[in-house]
Amino acid sequence: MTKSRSSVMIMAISVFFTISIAYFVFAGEISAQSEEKSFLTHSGSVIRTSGEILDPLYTSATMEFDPMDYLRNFDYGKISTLPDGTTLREYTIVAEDDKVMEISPGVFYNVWTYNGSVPGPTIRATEGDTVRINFTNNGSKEHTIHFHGIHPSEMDGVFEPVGGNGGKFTYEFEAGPVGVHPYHCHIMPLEEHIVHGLYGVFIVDPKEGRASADEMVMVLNGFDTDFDTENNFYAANTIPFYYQHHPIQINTDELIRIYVVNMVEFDPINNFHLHANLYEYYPTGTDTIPSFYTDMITLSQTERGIMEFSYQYPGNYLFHAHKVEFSEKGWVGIFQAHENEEQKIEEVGYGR
Ligand SMILES: [Cu+2]
Repeated sequence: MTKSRSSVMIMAISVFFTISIAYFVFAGEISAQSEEKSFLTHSGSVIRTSGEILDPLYTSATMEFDPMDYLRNFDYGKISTLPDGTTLREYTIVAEDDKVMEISPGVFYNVWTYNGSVPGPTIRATEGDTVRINFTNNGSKEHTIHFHGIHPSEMDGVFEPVGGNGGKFTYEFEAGPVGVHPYHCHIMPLEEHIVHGLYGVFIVDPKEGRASADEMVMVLNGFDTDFDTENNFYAANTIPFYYQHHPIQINTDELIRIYVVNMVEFDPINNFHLHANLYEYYPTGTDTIPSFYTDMITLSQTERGIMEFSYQYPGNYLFHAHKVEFSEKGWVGIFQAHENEEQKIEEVGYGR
């Protein structure tokens, strides 16, 4: 009797232990998959997330990015003249891969950057100039800079990976052809290096220049913040909805020129619709005669061009992806056109 009691007890204890072990193993698996952590956002609110992110509280390298500053900021490089009379333009680009950006309130994402921003600086030169890029890789992974355009094989940024933690490489080539070109990292897996933000714009101006205009750069980009190879956010210049909340100030009767580059991965196409107006469009910017007069262009990955237009009437005008999903997830902005006082004075002057 005692024997059978004790065996029942032993059985009960082992069942208890088995259940307990199963519970802890199971709970452990669950917690490994969806462990939530609290974070303090830039706007001061506390959020909880299970996303794969760097901890913004303990990462000092937060990416500060001002889309309004980026819009009209061109890096013409340090200019000097080579013995043969050619203009030399030198640029410094540093890659890093440890920064964190709050893409949307409470959504943090590990961005990989050229000169601390996504996109990197807009490099600008004139056709025939010698372009020299002093590249340093301060990231933890290998990175390169692959420029679109014409240059020797060893300057293509594909077969010469630049090691992290201070690796260096100097890219040097003749600027050309005329147009607007992307540059981006070309280390495999390419998708990973591009979607994290290692890209920027390279403008080659024609020697004779272009008509004077209010010039802007718009990089159409997207962010896959939950790593399912689908973008969760879209934007013109990185911050979703930015130019909707901060309209771009322009003047009526003034030529507006936009260098637009599509860097959205995962989605095969993107597009650009302008409201209450049409624009002249120069695909890749390689010609000085526009190919289309339209209010809609469709762009696949790294497809780009130059848009030119002016507004006749003052007011607010939307521009956005006509792929509505993209505009609803951030790729939308507003031009706020003001009466052009200078133009008005001129008109009055002519009238007299
Ligand atoms: Cu890279």
